[in-house]
Amino acid sequence: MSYLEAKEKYAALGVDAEAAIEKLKTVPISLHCWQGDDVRGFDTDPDAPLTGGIQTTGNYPGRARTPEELMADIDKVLSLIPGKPKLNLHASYAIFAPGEWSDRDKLEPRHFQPWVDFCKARGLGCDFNPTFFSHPKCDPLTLSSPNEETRKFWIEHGRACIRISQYLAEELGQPCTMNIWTGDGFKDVPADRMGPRVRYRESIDEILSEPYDFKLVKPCVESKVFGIGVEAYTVGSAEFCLSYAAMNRDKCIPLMDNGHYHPTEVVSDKIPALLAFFSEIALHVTRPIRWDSDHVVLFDDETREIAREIVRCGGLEGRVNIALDYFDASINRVSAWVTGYRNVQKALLFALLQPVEALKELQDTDQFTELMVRQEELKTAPFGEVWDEYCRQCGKPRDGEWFAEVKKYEKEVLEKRV
Ligand code: RNT
Ligand code: ZN
Repeated sequence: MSYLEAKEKYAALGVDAEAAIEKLKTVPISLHCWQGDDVRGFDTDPDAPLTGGIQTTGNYPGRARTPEELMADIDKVLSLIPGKPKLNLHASYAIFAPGEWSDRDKLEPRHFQPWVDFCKARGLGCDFNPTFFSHPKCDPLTLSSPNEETRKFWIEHGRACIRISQYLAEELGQPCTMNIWTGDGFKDVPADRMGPRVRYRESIDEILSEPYDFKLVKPCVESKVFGIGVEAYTVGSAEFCLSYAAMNRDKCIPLMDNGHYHPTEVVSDKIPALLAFFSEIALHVTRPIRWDSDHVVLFDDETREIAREIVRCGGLEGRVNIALDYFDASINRVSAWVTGYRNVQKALLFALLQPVEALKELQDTDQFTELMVRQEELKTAPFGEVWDEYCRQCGKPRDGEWFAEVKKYEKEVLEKRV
């Protein structure tokens, strides 16, 4: 079937395929730098284990070890994904001049200037994250620590990151979401669950007292249910983070990571719940298998459902900030990046190819039999042709055309990293 035939089929279903393609071209999606080096960054001992309850598994060859290698890998990814990517950096990816080093409480915008140059040359915006993990000052708590010196150190880190985010937004002319996530928690049953939460709340207050323009810098608070090594108690739980965001709507927004809930909960259902109250929310799209395993995002049911909610709740009109967050070290990392990014785009295109208003009308007029039939039939509409056309119009490879490029890059570049 040709694209033109597919377009006609969609038109018969009440859908404008061309409009869907045009819309998707304008949707920023944030590409996480940390898939390329297993979340290690450049500011601490590269052989030290990750802390904060996150973990990568696998040791596929080719991990990026330097800013140059990471940038080269990101360039390869950018050449293989359609759409409007933004870069997403962690503070631990600061780039220091030879012989120079700054601890996280002393980071400055200039440590990210090479990234600004990188983004400018490619027309990218940039999102940012303070890094409250994998550092000797995690005691193991950070912003919720009872040790005032530790807590102050991490508050200063957060404030430095606000300044860096403001710098990134101003330099690149696009808003910067700045996500606050800590792995603070306990392995076993705590004696005080409230103390750490009160300190965490006060610490975020202090971080957000650093001046910033809320139109340019969008601080987020990300909750989590548990992490490896902190199974019994997480300070930044769902209720904590959501309450914080709700009480501070003039200075931050809630972020949901779909790996951070109990396995039968779905973020797709939480999106409209939050959008009924918040004008903006942020997402980390990942694929949890039994826990927050951060597998590569697939074109699966829940990813499609998340995309449908984003689309039909008006999320593409600047209300939902979409970012990827996963890290698989067991397969080719460039392929992992490209597969997940393309799948989020696919899910959004699939969602844009639904006759949203007609389906809502069936629901509102109690026509649930027809609603089921139409929703099921849409699943086998000729989506692949529209996806191919979208890739073609973006000047990027179609499915079946990009993996050979990754294999070539593996042979010529990644395999030489020993
Ligand atoms: C961890 C959180 C957090 C991190 C990144 C690296 O469980 O999802 O978002 O993955 O900040
Ligand atoms: Zn996340």
